[in-house]
Amino acid sequence: MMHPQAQARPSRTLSNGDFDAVIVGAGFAGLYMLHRLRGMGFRARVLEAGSGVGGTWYWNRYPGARCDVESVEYSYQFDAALQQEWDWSERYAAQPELLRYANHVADRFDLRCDIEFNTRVASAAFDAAAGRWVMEAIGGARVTATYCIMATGCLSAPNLPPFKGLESYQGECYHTGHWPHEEVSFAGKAVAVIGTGSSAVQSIPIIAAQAKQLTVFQRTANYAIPAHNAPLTDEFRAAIKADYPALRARARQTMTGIDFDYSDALASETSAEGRALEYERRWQRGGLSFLGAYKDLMADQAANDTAAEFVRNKIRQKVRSPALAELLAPKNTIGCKRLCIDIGYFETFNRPNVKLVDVSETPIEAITPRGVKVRGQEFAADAIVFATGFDAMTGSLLRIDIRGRNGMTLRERWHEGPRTYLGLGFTGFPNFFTVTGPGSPSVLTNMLPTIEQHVDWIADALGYLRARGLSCIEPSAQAEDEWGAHVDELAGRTLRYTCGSWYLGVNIPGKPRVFMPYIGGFPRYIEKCKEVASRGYEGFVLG
Ligand code: N01
Repeated sequence: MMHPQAQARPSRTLSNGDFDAVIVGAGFAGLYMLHRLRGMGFRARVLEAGSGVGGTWYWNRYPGARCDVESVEYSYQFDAALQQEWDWSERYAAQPELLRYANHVADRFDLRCDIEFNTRVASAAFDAAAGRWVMEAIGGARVTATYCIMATGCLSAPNLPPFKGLESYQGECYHTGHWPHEEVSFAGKAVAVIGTGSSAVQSIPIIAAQAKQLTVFQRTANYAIPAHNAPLTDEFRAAIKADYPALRARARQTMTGIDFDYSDALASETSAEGRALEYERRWQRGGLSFLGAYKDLMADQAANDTAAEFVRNKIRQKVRSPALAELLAPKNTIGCKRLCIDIGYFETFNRPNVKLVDVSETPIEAITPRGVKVRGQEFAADAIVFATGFDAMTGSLLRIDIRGRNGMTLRERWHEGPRTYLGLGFTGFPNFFTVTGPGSPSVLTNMLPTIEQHVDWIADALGYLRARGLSCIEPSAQAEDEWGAHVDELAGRTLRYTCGSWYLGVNIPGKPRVFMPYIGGFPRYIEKCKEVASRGYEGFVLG
């Protein structure tokens, strides 16, 4: 239903057209980008592959999908009335509620009439003679625009590993990142789940409760901190709403853009008893703030080991079989991979209908017509759930044939890893922007404020150009090189290279091993972006 404040506009049908800006993606980034540009009087159009808005929350409909940042913070702040009128029901919102929120925003600001749904962009090429981007979609739609803005998300290109025999499988196949819209029932079925990342950690307890038999194939055990999810009370919501600006301002001051109490204390200088108390306090509170206990956790391996061992001991307490507990207890650096937030994950392995198959030493041999084969043994499954993650950060861009000046492809430009200026633009690709692109804090921060910061920066830049009669902006090669070196340098000082994470692209065979997000923290990054703008878009060539 349309929000009463929304003005009715005629809805448009799939069309070719010429625009000031084309935005790819109608997730949280694309929706806000459209709202900002339209508000500035730009003719903007969103092209969206799905049939609805919501991005991540449109596609990731697997059982148990929910946010790992608390709802009251994982929400827009650009409109005070929106912030006041929306009521979150739980500490961590589940996917259906997040999707309702995205739809509410689309209706409230009357965004749908400028979104072309069911339109997957196949190519985007810069036509230097015309000074315009030409975008073509699968199915033939063709649009041109002065500015091309990729709001394609960081975790939106699902990764389905090329398992031998996959095409021969006779049962039902699902990927967590591309879940059907229809209800999926596992009742009475033997189900296999491949993977033990966040998506698996969230879905496994629910699948286990439904299925006759669940077999989980684990290559790397994962750390998970309890969510302690709970309904939000009216009193809590009222208190948050009474003080929303202060909450947002506090959050902006933290590394992750989340209102956590990050401690400046060092684990290495704290007694074992002191550490145990602090870890327990954070464990009881639940959530991602666990890693904020000490400043050296992501910089000093010995410090990190103290937190890792605390969590391993918790797993040993939760899982009845000591052998199984050891298999489920991760051995790598805690926080090197994205920390998972769980609701009954480890306890699920105490169920008689759940089996864990360790594939850390011997990979999955094949998918057979009947199931999954490991070390010559076939595990029969009526359904396989691939919880195998994403080609993160660059995948959604590189799956589009993007060509900048002189026909240069982004794929060629990035063959040694992504190179960007501020994660916002790339040399050789004029008037081309990425919202939360590689080289920006993106996935290391709360995505909503980080999206808003990028969208506002891009909108302001376009306003700046227009006010000066300019129409071209492109990062200089020097600015891009210097920013890339800075991003690498900061990442190299941490423990982030000690594991095979998607942050590094290690989960995708052949992908260059580069730590992709900017690790310097949200406040430092915001300052840098402000400084660049205040100096007339320093590091960008304007024309
Ligand atoms: O994906 P993942 P995800 N054989 O890449 C395994 C966000 N998210 O969808 O670790 C066997 O983390 C792989 O094994 P390994 C969040 O940022 C957020 O779970 O590579 N196994 C791993 O266990 C998250 O980090 C929420 O050894 C194979 C799993 O598949 C990100 O999305 C919820 C394999 C993939 O885990 C991605 O999470 C969900 C193979 N060939 C997701 N290939 C929230 O809570 C891969 N694996 C908000």
